[in-house]
Amino acid sequence: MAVISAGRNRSAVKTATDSEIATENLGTKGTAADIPQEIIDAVAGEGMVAGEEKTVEYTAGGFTPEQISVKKGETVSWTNNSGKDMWIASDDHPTHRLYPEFDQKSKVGQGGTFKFTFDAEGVWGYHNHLSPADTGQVTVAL
Ligand SMILES: [Cu+2]
Repeated sequence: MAVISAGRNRSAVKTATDSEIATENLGTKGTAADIPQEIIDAVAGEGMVAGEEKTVEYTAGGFTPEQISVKKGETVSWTNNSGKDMWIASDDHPTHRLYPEFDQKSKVGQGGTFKFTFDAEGVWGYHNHLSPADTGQVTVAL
């Protein structure tokens, strides 16, 4: 997901560099106007995400940290070290309507992980759907 798009962005950057070199080899000087808009967008997108990923550990005692803040476009990775199954989902249990896309929609056991990239600003409460007393919160800002 985020990893795939970051890789594609890097390819786009490399293409731009190759294109500039090719232009110089032809004896003409490339300008900003020569760079395709899609490449400019790809580079801008990479800058916004900056490859950031924050981690939350799920233990027998709950989520640590229980509250985290990320920028829009950042990814949060949960690691299950609880000894029980983990199914991350936005509140409220059991409907998960707060942020329907923010729902693991399956479970992972001990040692498993779940990653989600937050594209919507807000304060998003979540819980382990299989143990709904275990709760956390992700604040997403621009
Ligand atoms: Cu639930």
